[in-house]
Amino acid sequence: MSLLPIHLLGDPILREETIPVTEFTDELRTLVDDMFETMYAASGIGLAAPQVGRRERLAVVDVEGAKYAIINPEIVLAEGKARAEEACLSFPDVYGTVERATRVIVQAQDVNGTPFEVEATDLLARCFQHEIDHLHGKLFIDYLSYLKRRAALAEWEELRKQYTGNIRHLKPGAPELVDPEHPEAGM
Ligand code: K2U
Ligand code: ZN
Repeated sequence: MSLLPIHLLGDPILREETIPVTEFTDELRTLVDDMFETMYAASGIGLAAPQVGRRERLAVVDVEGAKYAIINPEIVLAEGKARAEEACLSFPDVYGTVERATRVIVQAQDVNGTPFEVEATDLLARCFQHEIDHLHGKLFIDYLSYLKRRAALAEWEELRKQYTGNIRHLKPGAPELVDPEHPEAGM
């Protein structure tokens, strides 16, 4: 398995629609495996294909052991609402409070193309919504007020200077440290 480069805010791919997956190949399964490895190395609980520079409509999540590869996912039911702080691996160390549904039902296909349906609540529901947004070019900052989005983007303009281009390369070995002031963004 391989660690993939994470594409950062400013890369146009994060704002593009993804392409539905129609062929469930060994290459696709390798991509999914590499996305899980990359997500863990970045201490994330989700990762969408555009974040690693790919246009396939797929994402991976692992929330407290609830591990899914969701291919061609659709939210078929969303209910309840709660606000919680979120972060994004494509613009690390930028945080914002987002209101999302507290319960969703997602229909998707697995890595073999087999359709499945999953009900999720709380953090897993939030993660599914965050990742499925990525597959349609939407980012959590889009839900912020104008002033909060402007502040977040200004903060990112400073933070992004530590990276070359719009790419973040992860180091093999220990997962990236989690900000102790935001240990569970998304709770
Ligand atoms: O798509 C991503 O950027 C991965 C996010 C997904 C996510 C953000 C907010 C709430 C739920 C999921 C990363 O996992 S951000 C890092 C993180 C780590 C633990 C808990 C929440 C967020
Ligand atoms: Zn994200």
